[in-house]
Amino acid sequence: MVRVVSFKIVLATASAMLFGIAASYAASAETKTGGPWKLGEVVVEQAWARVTPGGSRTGAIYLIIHNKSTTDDLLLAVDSSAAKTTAIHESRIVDGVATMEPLPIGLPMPSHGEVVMRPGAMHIMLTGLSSALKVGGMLPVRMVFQEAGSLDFEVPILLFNTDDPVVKHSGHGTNP
Ligand SMILES: [Cu+2]
Repeated sequence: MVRVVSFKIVLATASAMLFGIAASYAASAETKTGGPWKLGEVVVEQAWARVTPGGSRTGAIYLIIHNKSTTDDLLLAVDSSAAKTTAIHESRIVDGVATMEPLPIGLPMPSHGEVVMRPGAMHIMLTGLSSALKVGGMLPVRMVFQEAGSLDFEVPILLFNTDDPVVKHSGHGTNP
């Protein structure tokens, strides 16, 4: 009996290892971020949406915005037709606990500056997604800048990079 049990454990371990290998192949095949997209002197690049596990309807988008203009700009709005609400959030560590807060509308885009949105930091929060975000899908996004105007693009949905910090959200139970 002992032998049978340990054999089962070996099998389980082997299949877990195989699954891990398969998952890492999938990750390497689906890690290409979207962009760059240009709107005058504004460039958006390295954009991706995080796959939503377990059919969650709350998601997050990460990207980098460059303002190469000689004038300051403001990001007035971010929207996605695939979500009920879209907001810009900032994740922070407060007393050793990771939380996140919505940023006020009108995100400053300083001249010759950049805004980096990545896991564990600033991100675009999506709630009320019309469907769960699956690897290989695309998510439509519109950004409206005070000076540059509006930019429409589609971000690829990618697996979450396990090297990135996982952050708890204060406002809602999931963790983009
Ligand atoms: Cu958030």
